[in-house]
Amino acid sequence: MSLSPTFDFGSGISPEHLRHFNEHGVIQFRGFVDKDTVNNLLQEIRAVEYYFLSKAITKVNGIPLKFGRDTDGSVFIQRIAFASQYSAVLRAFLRDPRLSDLTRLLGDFEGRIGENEKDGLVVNHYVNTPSSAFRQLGWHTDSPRDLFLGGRILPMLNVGLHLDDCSYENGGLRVIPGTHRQGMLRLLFRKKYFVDNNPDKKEVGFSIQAGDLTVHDGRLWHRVAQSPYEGQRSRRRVMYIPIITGAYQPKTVDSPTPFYHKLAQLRLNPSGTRLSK
Ligand SMILES: O=C(O)CCC(=O)C(=O)O
Ligand SMILES: [Fe+2]
Repeated sequence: MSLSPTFDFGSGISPEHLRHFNEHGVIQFRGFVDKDTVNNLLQEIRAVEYYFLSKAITKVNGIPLKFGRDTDGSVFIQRIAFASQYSAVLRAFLRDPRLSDLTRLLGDFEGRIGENEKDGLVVNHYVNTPSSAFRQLGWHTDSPRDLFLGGRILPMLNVGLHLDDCSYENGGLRVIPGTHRQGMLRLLFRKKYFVDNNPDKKEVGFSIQAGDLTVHDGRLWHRVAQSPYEGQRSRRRVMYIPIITGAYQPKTVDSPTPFYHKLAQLRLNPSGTRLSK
């Protein structure tokens, strides 16, 4: 088992943070927000989820919501896109100047918080139940989505705010450090995208406490390992904020569903959990 070291964000991105990030393509900040903030954010996410369920909304700006059944059998949403467009509290969180400071991890590139681009603020909710649609996520990088969308691969960061404790043993994020510096062939073909869930000799995991923040380079190979536990102990909620570069490409209600989401839906949710009436 190999654990990623943790850092204090302190007064912002330091030369030490930059050195670590440039070498490994990932960095973990301990206690980026406090427990009260975590609870506020969770409450707000529940309100957004309730809104989507009560209005029978299944897509946001072309991005499908992912439905499953929770430990009590109720339908819940396991992946929400553009969450901040439905919550003033989540929107305000994205305005935290410390998040803007993270753009310095991009070096010479000018980055911005992609609130209305890509999938916006994403909320992932993993849990092991018999009819959960989301227990793990196979190996991938976040970059080829740009290719699918007809563009070039541009530098980007994925910023994860972790809302549940998750020890290494409980699964969660695994990365292969340094793979953000690989060539295009390795980026595309190192592993089978989303299909391969096998541990890698070089993978590194995290000891996560709710309120921790991780940042990874979009080109870094990573996966989410399934929790060995069932039910409540396996619950893992994390918000992802994209920091992106290049031309501004906002999505709207008229945006089409990207091809890779159609594929992902077929594969991840073959039984097609639907809103029950
Ligand atoms: O849930 C996580 O920590 C990672 C999710 C992820 O890699 C993704 O949505 O692309
Ligand atoms: Fe990812």
